[in-house]
Amino acid sequence: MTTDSVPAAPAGVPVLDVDPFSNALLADPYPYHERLRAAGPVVWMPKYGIYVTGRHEPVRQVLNDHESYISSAGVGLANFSKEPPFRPKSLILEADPPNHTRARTILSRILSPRTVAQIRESFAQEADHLLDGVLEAARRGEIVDGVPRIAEAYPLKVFPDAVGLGSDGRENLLLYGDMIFNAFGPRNELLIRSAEKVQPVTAWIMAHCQRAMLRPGGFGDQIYQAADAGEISQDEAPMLVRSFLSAGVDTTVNGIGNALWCLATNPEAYARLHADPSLARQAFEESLRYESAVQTFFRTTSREVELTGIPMPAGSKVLTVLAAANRDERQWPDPDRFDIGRRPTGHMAFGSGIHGCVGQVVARLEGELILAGIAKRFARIELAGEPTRRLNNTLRALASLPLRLIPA
Ligand code: OVM
Repeated sequence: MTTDSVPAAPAGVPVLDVDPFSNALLADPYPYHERLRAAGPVVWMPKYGIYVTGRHEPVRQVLNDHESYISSAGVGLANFSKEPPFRPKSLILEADPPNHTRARTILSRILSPRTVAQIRESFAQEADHLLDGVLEAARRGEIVDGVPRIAEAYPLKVFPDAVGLGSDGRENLLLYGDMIFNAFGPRNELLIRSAEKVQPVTAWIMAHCQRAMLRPGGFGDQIYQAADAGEISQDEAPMLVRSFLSAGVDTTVNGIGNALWCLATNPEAYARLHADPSLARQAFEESLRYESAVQTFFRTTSREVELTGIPMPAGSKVLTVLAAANRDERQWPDPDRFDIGRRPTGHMAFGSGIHGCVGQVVARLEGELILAGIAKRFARIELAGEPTRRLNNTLRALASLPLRLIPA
């Protein structure tokens, strides 16, 4: 967004003059989230000319009113009714009903609980195989980097396998994810640097959305079957495969990486999980609340609309800070405590409403299986050095997580 297109500050709305996409706030967002919630239910950020909410209730309201808060103008800072999208729009993420509904129906059928029951056994075997290797390394006394070795390795194996991709070039999925999640933010250094490598990565992604690249019967091929049945056009099929390849890897990689960080920095929680690995699913859920992999999404107002009594004109960009809602003291007792004993129902890490994460059953399966597999093998898990961050305009991401894993 250019400076001259930034709307003037509206009267009566609290102003918070920060850059939520600056390196400093991305590296340490929680003090800013606290200021955001304290400033009011909705605030104005002059730097970008946007409304921002970090409280649980208004975030929930925005995400559950898809008629007032649309997605077809983009779910990043860029307003697609004023500037062209950086890539052809997603048929599901950047769409409103009725178009959204057609795409959503297909993807939610492919990613249904029934599917999860079918893939569970192979996903569990892969988790066991991967973690047996980590156990051997730990027995040799090695420090293990939890990011490449676990958080990246596992989703990069099981999810593209399920989609039906071959094994070559999968690192492109991480580069592509880094790029598109940066692209939901402003055109800052982070976006410019991750977009430098966009050409070959995008070419690889689009080539691998073609039917010939996808194993018959996999998630990708099932989209083409829906096109064969006339539910979508043949041209739309590769675009829906693109949604799998966009949303299915970097999200779970960072969900698992953040969960490992939570457990390595909360020894009492880990001890509890080790004593009862059946808490794995709940522990993963709590880590989603506490360290949400997807921190933010935007909506665009389709009409003048009041949010908590604050009127916003049509065409306004509204930033929902999911990660701040997930630590709202109005919603959660002791929100800054990582507590695997709580059931954080209603957290916003998967969004809410008609755009709520369509792959959440698969994400939860991956998280549960990795955490349960770790809990069974290791008595303790400790930081063996300072973790480093990979800053991203949307994702809460680690670059490295040096771990000392103590075999049980
Ligand atoms: C898509 C897409 C891309 C990124 C994220 C996402 C979290 C969806 O291309 O449909 O959902």
